[in-house]
Amino acid sequence: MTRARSIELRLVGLPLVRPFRTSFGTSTEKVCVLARLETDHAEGWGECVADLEPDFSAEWNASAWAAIEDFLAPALFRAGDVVTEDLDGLFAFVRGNRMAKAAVVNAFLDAELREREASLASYLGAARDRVVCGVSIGITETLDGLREQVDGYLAEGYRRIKLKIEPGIDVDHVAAIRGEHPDILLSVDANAAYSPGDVDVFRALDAFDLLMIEQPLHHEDLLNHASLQSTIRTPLCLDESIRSAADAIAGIELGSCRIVNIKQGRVGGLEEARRVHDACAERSVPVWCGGMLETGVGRATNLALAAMPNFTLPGDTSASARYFPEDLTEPFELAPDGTMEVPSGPGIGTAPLPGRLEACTTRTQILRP
Ligand code: SMG
Ligand code: MG
Repeated sequence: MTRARSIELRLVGLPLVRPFRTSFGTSTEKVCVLARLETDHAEGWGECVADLEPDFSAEWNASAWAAIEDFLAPALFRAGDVVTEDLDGLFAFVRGNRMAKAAVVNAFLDAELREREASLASYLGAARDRVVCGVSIGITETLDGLREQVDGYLAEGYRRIKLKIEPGIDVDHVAAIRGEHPDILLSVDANAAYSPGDVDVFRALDAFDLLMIEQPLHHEDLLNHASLQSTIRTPLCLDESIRSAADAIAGIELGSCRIVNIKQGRVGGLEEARRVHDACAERSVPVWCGGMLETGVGRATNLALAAMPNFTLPGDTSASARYFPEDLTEPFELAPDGTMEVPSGPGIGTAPLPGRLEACTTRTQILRP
């Protein structure tokens, strides 16, 4: 049992090395909420994966901040001595707001593990000490711009390339990259930009031996994902649609996907992420670790998660240098074989560098009982 004494919220901003364009917009800066939770014996860190606007999901930084300040932190302080396994129940009175919950759950778990000097990877039952990494490439105006990025990342060692697509920037780009790289693991991610009437695009993409097509349709539309999956042989993977283990089970049982992208931040934190992992493993559905352009805090968390046994496909767990000129923590580096080390220190095994944290912070608030 341990007790949260305070939660410090910080809004941090880090410039990206290059703009990242998806079907719903372009980011040039990573802006997110960090939670630093203090117990009597340790501090723990949680990174919220919400963004500036409610575009990837219904949450955004200001909503996550308010959910933590107004509801989650007061509930945690009122509860007194608890263990991490209690938190999902404790926070169940707050509907949704899973990204906000994840920041608090993960920070509490990190503090709890640091008190016990246990690593997050060992807590989750890691099956490996290095994970195989892929990279997600934003939509580019030109094919030459895309080629340059694909070639650069392959030269660095990345073992799977994911191309962001949107209507009109899809089949031609995939055909060109597949033509130049017949043997790489290649996937696409539409971020829900297509509608059921676009089936011809997916029939065309079916010719390129893609590892998967990620979230082609609206996040609430499991039924049309199932009918699309029944007409193409490429596995569909769900990302935005999966907010919980129950969603994963529904998606699998309905035939809406054959692969699941797990983002601990999207499903409410590490405890629910573990349940999603287990539900998929029981149904022989492979999973991989998604990314939300996390700083080193979220990256360390994701690497531990990705070490679990059913994470059998390369994840969006790329090196710090793929995102930021300078990370918030010591940088995470890719080995030439395309793997990254799973942190083995207590908790998530890293923490923001104090000077970097100060330099990146634009707002701070300390919450206490
Ligand atoms: O962290 O490398 C990363 C980003 C991976 O493509 C990525 N994330 O839908 O999977 C996804 C997107 C969501 C983030 S868009 C800001
Ligand atoms: Mg995605």
